[in-house]
Amino acid sequence: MPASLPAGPAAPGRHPAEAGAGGAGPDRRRVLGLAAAAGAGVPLTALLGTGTVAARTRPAAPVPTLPGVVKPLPAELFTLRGTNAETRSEALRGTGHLTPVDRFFVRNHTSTPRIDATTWKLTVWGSGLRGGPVDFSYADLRALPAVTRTAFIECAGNGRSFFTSQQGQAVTGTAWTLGAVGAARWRGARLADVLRRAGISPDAVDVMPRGLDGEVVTDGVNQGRVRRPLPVAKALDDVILAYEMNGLPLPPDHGFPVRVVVPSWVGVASVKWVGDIEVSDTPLASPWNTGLYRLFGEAYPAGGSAPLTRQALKSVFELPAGARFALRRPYRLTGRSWSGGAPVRLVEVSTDGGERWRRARLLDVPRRGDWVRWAAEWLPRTAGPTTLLARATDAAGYTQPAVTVHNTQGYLFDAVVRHPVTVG
Ligand SMILES: Nc1nc2c(c(=O)[nH]1)N[C@H]1C(S)=C(S)[C@@H](COP(=O)(O)O)O[C@H]1N2
Ligand SMILES: [Mo]
Repeated sequence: MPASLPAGPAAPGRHPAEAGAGGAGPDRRRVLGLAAAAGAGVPLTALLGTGTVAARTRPAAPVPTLPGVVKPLPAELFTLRGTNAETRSEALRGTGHLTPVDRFFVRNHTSTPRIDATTWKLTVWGSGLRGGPVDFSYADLRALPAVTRTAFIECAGNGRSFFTSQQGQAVTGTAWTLGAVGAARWRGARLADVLRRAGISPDAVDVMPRGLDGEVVTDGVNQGRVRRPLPVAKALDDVILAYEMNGLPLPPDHGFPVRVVVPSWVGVASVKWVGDIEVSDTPLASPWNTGLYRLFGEAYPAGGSAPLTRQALKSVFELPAGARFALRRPYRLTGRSWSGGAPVRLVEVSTDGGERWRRARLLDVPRRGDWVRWAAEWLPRTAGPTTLLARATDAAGYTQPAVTVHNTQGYLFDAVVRHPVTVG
């Protein structure tokens, strides 16, 4: 599998390890310049043909955020959706393998709590322990053997809006496009180590982490704090209690001081600001594994599918919707593909609405629970509107379909997304 990056001025950055906190390097300025031009309605013709975009200066304006979010959410990097912020796909171009924190999507049911790590503790309790509750301080967790792992976190509803815009189907929930996903390098303690030290019993079946953020009230009903059971087998497998993201302490919006990271699974499993974990010798339930995060609809049983686990196969271009391209100027199309199942094996790109397909070059070695960057050269030869498509195939042989099966809450949209652009 090709793992090296192409040479040339438009090559993506080759610095996964340094992508850390998202510095303002040349790549970032280039992306910001591009996005600013797009936001201002400036045609991208001149910019996109060359692969080099000059930085644009703009008058200083307060950087927007949301009431419940701590980090700035500039319009070049995010689309705001209720209490959430979606990453603009074009903001990923040139950033390297990892999503810098400054552009990592935020999904908050309520708002980001401010927590003091020195007084924070994690309480592990419940019928699935051999003894009583056990507390871990921040220092206790940091003293356990540390593991480091790159994994994406993706909202189960990522891509939901395409059920409506491509398939004409009604769905409920946040109308994400494809930006409710990010990949980061997580460092922390193994949940398995914590559970063993807490005295997990052989009879334990479910483990339920719960966040310290506010209680969630939906339609006047208090659902309690965010929590979702994990089967013991997954909890003991590859789940991390993370205290670092891309080499720095977790930022407040992403779960400081400690969040759960459940690789490959629906984002809601990766509980932020974790305060306690119930370990149970009987199956546990919460709104997030009963009414929510199951598939309902014509194709599913009346009580819904089993609770969702792994994320679906998806692909995205690092381009704004409606981007303009110069006629007969070569452009390197870039994007990313990922899956919570088998690793991505192949990505194909079409620039003519799906008539012809060609292979994209993979720029990363595909790994389970991670995404791969890809690139494909394009020389636009026909002026006018066209549709770009990218479709991935995983190592198990599954290919993203043209149409996917509907579910009422719009989870796990895995069909090929049609990306409209204009040439000339
Ligand atoms: N405590 C808590 N954990 C949470 C959430 C939340 O609102 N509160 N949102 C969940 C959802 S639905 C997703 S998709 C991910 C988003 O993680 P991020 O905001 O770090 O991108 O966090 C999950 N963990
Ligand atoms: Mo989510």
